[in-house]
Amino acid sequence: MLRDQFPGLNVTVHGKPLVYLDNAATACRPQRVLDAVQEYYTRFNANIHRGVHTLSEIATERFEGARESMARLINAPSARQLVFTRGSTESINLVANTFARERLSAGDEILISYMEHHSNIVPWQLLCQQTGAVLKVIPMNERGELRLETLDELITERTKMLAVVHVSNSLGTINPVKEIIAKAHAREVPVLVDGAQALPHMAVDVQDLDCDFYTISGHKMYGPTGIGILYGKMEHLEAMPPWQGGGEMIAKVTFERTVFNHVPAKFEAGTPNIAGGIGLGAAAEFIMDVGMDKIQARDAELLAYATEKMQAIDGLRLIGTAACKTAVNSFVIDGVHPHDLGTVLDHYGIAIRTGHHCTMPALQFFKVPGTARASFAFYNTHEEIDYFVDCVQKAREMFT
Ligand code: C6P
Repeated sequence: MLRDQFPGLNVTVHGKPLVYLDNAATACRPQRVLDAVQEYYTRFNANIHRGVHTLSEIATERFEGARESMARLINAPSARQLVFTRGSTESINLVANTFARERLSAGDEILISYMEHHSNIVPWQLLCQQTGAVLKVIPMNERGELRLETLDELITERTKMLAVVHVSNSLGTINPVKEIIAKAHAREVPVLVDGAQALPHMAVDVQDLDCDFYTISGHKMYGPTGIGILYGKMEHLEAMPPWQGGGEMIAKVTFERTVFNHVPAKFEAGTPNIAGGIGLGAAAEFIMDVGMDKIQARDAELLAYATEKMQAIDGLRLIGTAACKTAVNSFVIDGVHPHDLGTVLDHYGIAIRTGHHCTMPALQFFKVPGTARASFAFYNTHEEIDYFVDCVQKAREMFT
């Protein structure tokens, strides 16, 4: 069974078997990823790209192999178009501070959406403060779907960048990013897609999307924490100035000037998260071996099952009911504070996330300060969902 490959699921919490429904915060890792990380530290522990010794060569080969695996997973034209970062947050900050900064003057506009994670709001806000640019927002409807009919008006002559989330972490909405990108490109506006929540659930083809940038968080796609990817179109990456200075990102340094390294090394200053990169490669191989179609089908099936069961709970309101959704159910229950619910569920061994999920504006739209969020992965079971629903019922009776 696939589930048996995830040792992190096989633990007890408060004496109860863990029911892990916090996959959108971070997923569990298969043994294969854990082994890849362990193998690096125990069998070829060395720095990369700079040693002529055998261990350094093996480590470099594995790290660059991981880049190739990730490139295959997202169908990038070349692995050189993938920059290793700490995750989606760092990837977005990198683009904001290099590509976008160079294009902006006072009065220019950056377009984001109402359902963005703070990672895809705050870097643009900071940039606006520094450049005098203006942040504009694509609105959404009561189901948590973007109102794309507003796009033609929102994109103006001054729009220099559009940044949008592929899959919302708090609402579960899958945005039609291909359509958004086509509309933006028709007006010559480049697009960054925050893909943090997409990769764990669905096939992503960056060439088919034609996105200018795509960001990935390793830990959400069954890989290690502290590692991620920025994919970019080669012409952008080549033209962009470096972000951080240091070792690795240089070809030649004198006190007078520095010649920068080629892409992607230009954006990878310092010793990277080598173990994390190698682990991420193992996660990509794992996903490709299982098959995205299988993961996607299981996801849809779990979402449908959970949604039906949850809607039967008295006083429960789902926040985010888009027609096109991934396996994330945010909800509130009349008379029960989400944090109280989370605490009670924890005592039953159930892990969910409660609060604003780093999407304060999206929750303000629904006029709730926070929600409880159950987020599923393909290894979750119907029995776990049944148990979760029973425990939510018990908690509700406790508080109302
Ligand atoms: N969402 C959640 O519980 P990092 O931390 O850089 O790997 O990813 C940030 C991020 C960016 N975009 C989206 C859509 C996200 O969901 C996240 C992380 C977690 O929903 C932690 S707040």
